[in-house]
Amino acid sequence: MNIFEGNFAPPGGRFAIVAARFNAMVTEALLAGCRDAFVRHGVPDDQLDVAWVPGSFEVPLVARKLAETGRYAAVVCLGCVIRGETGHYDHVAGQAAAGVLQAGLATGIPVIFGVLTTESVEQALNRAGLKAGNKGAEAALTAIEMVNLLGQIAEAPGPPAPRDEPRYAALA
Ligand code: INI
Repeated sequence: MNIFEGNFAPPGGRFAIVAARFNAMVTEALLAGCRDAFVRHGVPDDQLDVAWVPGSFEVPLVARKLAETGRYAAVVCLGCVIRGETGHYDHVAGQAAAGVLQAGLATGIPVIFGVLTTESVEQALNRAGLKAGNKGAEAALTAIEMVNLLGQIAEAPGPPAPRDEPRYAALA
């Protein structure tokens, strides 16, 4: 039996970070935590590219464009949507999440959801380096874990699936 489980070994390769400027005080702190976590896990700053977008709603398109270039092992998405601040919270937060998921599924590259969705500014600050850790740092670790996991799956020993058998015909 093979067990696939990502680890936090230095993965090699370049990583892209998409950061939303909206609520910049929070997202700059997420970015700082993200970069710091990458560097401390063996991904130096010169292996990181950062793209700034206006708001979280714009994150998925740029994440997908970056993932499609084939230059990156993974793309980390950072943003901050605060319910108290906006009537269209649900649209922005929901579409950001759906779009980030879609970018990963469409490209086969890990696209990590590091967009905070909170009830208040205080909650957001707490998750950007104050009382509740730094979600940007967590997103960097998730990216590394996913890259290592996908690497293990790609390199696993064993014969390819017997696609010529009738029961696999639908996959051919
Ligand atoms: N964008 C955010 O990233 N966070 C928010 O809290 C937010 N609010 O409050 O509206 C927000 N809005 C901007 C949105 O992401 C787009 O930039 C805008 O709608 C233009 O498409």
